[in-house]
Amino acid sequence: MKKFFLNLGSQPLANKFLKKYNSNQTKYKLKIYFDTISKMVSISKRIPSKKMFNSKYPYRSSMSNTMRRSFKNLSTEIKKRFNPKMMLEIGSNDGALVSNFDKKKIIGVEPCKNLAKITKKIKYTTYDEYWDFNLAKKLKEKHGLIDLIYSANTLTHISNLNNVFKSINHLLPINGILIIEDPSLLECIKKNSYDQFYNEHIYLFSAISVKNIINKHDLEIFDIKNLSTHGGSLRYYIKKKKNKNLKISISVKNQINNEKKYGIHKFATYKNFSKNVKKSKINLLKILNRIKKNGHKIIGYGATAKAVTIINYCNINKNLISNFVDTTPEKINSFMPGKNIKILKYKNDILKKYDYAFLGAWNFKKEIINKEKKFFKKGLKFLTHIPKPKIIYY
Ligand code: JHZ
Repeated sequence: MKKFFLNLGSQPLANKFLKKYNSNQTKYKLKIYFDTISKMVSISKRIPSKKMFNSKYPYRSSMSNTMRRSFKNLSTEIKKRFNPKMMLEIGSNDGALVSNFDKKKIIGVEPCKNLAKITKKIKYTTYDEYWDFNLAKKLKEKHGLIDLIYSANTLTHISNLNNVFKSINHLLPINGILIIEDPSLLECIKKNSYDQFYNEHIYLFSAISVKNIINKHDLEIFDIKNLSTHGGSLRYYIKKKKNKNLKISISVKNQINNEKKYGIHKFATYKNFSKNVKKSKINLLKILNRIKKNGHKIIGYGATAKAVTIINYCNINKNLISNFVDTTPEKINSFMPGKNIKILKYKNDILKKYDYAFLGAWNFKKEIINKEKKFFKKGLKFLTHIPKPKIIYY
């Protein structure tokens, strides 16, 4: 049974950056539920994929050193540990992962045509289609079975998870490997990072809920890694149950026990989380208003999908955060979805006109602070809402 626990108000599409501000931008209710049987956390309103993931999708995986490094390290691990003859990436984005592999040994699937174009240009086979059973059948006919399927931050964006895993199963041989990684629900609850919820994130996975859903498809997790990326992610290594050659690592039991200790399988945990989210909103607004009252200027650092949830839920307008700054060409000179806050192009000296920078991309805090530390001497302070709204002093 699905039980409601959090209302994040009306939210525009998190990656719909408009070149001209429109106060009537379409918004959708963002309500979050917990399924007491499957233990899955999901949003209620499902927006058709075509509305979100199309030829104008602005998010590029390779815009940060952190993610480029993470994909590079993973590719080294995959080659050493599994040495697949053929690989597939579902949601290959701008090629941050595939570009680490031999062009003949990997296929990308990326429905956002603007992104698929990037990997096609560098001669990686890329299917600009949505992941479903028809595509899986087509790929099997063309390429045969695939030894290793990988997907980061994509499966949680697809509404019909049973179809997702059925399609994966169709392509995996009995000894095939599936690796998926997505933000960790446990980390989200611990860090109170409610901004992990937006219309693209239909689900927020835990080891418990992934175990339950893949069990129906005769798949099982045989290893789990905690990653620091995207504010704390889990990388799940999955195999067919029939494959007895791979041992199940203790990491799986440990993760599930940690989740249980924290109450990830209990509704009461989410009711409590909901209370913390409301407190976080009040405290963030208090800090922003105090800064403004003192006549200081605030810029948002990183025009993230997560920041879109924050500014719309907390009703933050340009009177509080004057601008955002971002390196993504597709976001520059557009407005933050739902609010008339303009996104400026990142330049070396951009922060010198501001007194505070709100970490929209708090998940890259280390990378950003390291890059911008020269501004601390000039008086710049960072501001974050994770795990609690606060000013960061250096
Ligand atoms: P970042 C997106 O979420 C959307 P977002 C998506 N739904 C998802 O699941 C996750 O990614 C994985 C900028 N930046 O990664 C680049 C700088 O400008 O936190 C990006 O626009 N300078 C697919 O949008 C943004 O911040 C910098 O130095 O919440 C980061 O976006 C750095 C490090 C980043 O994902």
